[in-house]
Amino acid sequence: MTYYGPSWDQLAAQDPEVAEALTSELTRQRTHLQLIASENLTSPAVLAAQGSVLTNKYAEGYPGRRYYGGCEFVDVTETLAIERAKQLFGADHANVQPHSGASANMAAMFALGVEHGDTVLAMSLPHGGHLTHGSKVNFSGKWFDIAAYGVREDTELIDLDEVRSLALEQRPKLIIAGATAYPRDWDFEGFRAIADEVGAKLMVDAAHFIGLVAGGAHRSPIPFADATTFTTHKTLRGPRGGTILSTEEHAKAIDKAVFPMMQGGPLEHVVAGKAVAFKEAMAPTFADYAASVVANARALAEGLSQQGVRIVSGGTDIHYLLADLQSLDITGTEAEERCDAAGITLNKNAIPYDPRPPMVASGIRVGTAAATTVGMGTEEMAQIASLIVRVLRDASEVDTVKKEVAELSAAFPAYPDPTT
Ligand code: DSN
Repeated sequence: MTYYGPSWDQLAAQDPEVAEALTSELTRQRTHLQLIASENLTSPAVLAAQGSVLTNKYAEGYPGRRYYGGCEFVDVTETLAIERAKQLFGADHANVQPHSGASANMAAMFALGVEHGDTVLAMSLPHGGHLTHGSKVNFSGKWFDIAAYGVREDTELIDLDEVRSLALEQRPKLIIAGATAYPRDWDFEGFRAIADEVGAKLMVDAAHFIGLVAGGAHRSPIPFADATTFTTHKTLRGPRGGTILSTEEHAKAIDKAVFPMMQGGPLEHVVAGKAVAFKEAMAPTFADYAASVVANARALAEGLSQQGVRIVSGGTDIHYLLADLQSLDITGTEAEERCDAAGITLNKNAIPYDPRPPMVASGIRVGTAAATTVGMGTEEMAQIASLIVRVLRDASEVDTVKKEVAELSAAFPAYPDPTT
């Protein structure tokens, strides 16, 4: 087992139970089709930065302004991450310390001046919005007065006229654009115009599509948003964590909201991983990657549609699609479980106006970021569409499909085989 380097051998000798779980997870990532829209497969360089001695270092504060000694080298990596993020996205300011997308959203909301009881206009969770955009069980729903926009029942698309009417009626302090289950493009300019009309700030949660923005396959929210938040581990293919970009006007407030308001010591090993990922995303090959991710999602949607599966909103502009399984007489939960048994990892998802509760759901969300990372193209997407439909239509197909999934995965290995 040389893949992880000498430290791996030490872990295997010292703690075989943990080592075995890690090996099993590596095998799972190598042998299953990874189709979860919010996941990807990082490079060995990102893994190395994350599994490094930077995990030992406390560094409260910011480069050059720390509350601990010995920060000269984490200052180097954090400054690289900040400057690369600014360059990659053309942003005035970057804060690379948020531990997650949720922390980034929380900090950005407070930095943009939203206070307890203020109104926030955001996409509703059942229509694809994120937990932190106002769910009642989340800080956002508990602290803020949430007005929610959704998609139209006939088109399953966001209707900007509805967003504008709601904004005029509710006079929100903040408008959030962005979602976890909305497979279409966003009119950031239109959202900006509405925010300006009602005197609101605009935050874009770009967690899902930010890698496509980096690769030029999706329009950029940066010129329109007061703050753009994102996670670094989805289409951006970096380590698990968050980042906030903002205009110069909000730079100080963003930094103060992340530290000391919301967080203490930053995870500098993760920040180093972000620096590596931002550099990878600047390479010309990343533009090819981003374009392929979208082409693959469209091919997968087309393949499913040709086999009788309805695609929510009729297609996709990004790295995932939402499929409505009601005509196949299978729930989202059953579909997720059956696909899992066949080695296809994806997640159940509510569809707009879903008659079922979210834990059952009538749909699945299927993403192409990881499959594209391992080199799969539109031909493989057609094959994957058939594999998915076969198991969804007939449970007795699981074993046969599992064998075909193993063959396909073996032809596109995520990482080197640890046993050779
Ligand atoms: N939970 C993530 C997703 O799967 O979309 C978003 O945070």
